Amino acid sequence: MSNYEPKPEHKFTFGLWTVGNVGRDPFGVEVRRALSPVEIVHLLAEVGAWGVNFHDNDLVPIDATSAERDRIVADFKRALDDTGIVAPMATTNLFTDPAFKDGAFTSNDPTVRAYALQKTMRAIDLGAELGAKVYVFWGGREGTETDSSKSALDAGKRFREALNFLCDYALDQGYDLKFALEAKPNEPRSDIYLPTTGAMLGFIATLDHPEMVGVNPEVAHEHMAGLNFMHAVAQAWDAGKLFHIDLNDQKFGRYDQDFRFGAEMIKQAFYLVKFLEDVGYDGARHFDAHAYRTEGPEGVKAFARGCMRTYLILKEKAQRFNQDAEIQALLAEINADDGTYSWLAGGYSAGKAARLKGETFDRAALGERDLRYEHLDQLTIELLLGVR
Ligand code: GLT
Ligand code: MN
Ligand code: MN
Repeated sequence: MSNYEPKPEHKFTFGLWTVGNVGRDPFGVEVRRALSPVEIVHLLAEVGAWGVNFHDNDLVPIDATSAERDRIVADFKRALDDTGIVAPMATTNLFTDPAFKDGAFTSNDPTVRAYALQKTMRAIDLGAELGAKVYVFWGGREGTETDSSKSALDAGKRFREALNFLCDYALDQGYDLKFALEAKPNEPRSDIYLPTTGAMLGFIATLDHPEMVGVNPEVAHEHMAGLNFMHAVAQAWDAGKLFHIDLNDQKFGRYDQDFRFGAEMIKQAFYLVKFLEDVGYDGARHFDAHAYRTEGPEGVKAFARGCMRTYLILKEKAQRFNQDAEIQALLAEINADDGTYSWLAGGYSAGKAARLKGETFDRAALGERDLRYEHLDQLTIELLLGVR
């Protein structure tokens, strides 16, 4: 492979809020013109994306009348038909409106919680109408500044009750929809509940319909917490819960930067792409990121093209890694197994336990082995830097 052109089979998607980001930040106003959803669909078709994702209010303003809603949705559907762009994921905005300033599903106010449920049911209807198969929950406001204000235990129970209600709602409607929970440690709240993908995976097991709920891990969110993103993705994959993925980039420990995929931590991005391709992940590759605030309309396209191109370059690097004779020989050596302990496979038995207790190990010899990971890592770096 030497051309890095995105194709539908790569399943590259962008949210309306990503290429549509106007560059507002806590210290500055917008620097780009707001594009309409229809314009964004055409922009995505131009750069070669496969799909577009949206929050209810990215598409339909929160105060739209039902006639306005119908017109906007009809225009959007026509743009999808005209371009062949699909809408595989939808979600709810439960964070912008002041009503949600202290959370949505976890708010202390039962009326806010009821409104959040109503808003989400309507947004699920909208997503289903447009063909979405994955429904994301990112609880940006589900947290606290002061823990004097809210019981963390109650918050967890409220979040569970809301998800149980919404799972039953989706089932009741006969929607072919899976839910994907997205974790983030902080921002916009000082602390957000269930801050990591691992925490979400533990929480899912407590739901009434765990089979229809998985995760939507985001690179930047695990990086904000200083964690290894690929490890979180591997755990989700192992649990059968990798329903969606948000690709972008971010320096450790910073604010939510949402940079172009691969812009910062190229080595981590490589291991991630290698993981997704090696296991055969076949869901959408969603770029939840936006162009630098320095950019105008052309910069936005450069940003979107860059996300996809870097993914495809890293995919090719992963193939090279898997075909590199020296790297593979080292891996074979590292993973060598002479079968001495194959009798331990297949789980516990009293006989195996007794036999293992009787074994003697040459601890010093085990500790003296030179594992050659320095050499392996240098080969990986050289491959990534293009001299291999
Ligand atoms: C917001 C957030 C993202 C979430 C989006 C879905 S909205 O931009 O920072 O990580 O995925 O609600
Ligand atoms: Mn995200
Ligand atoms: Mn983010």
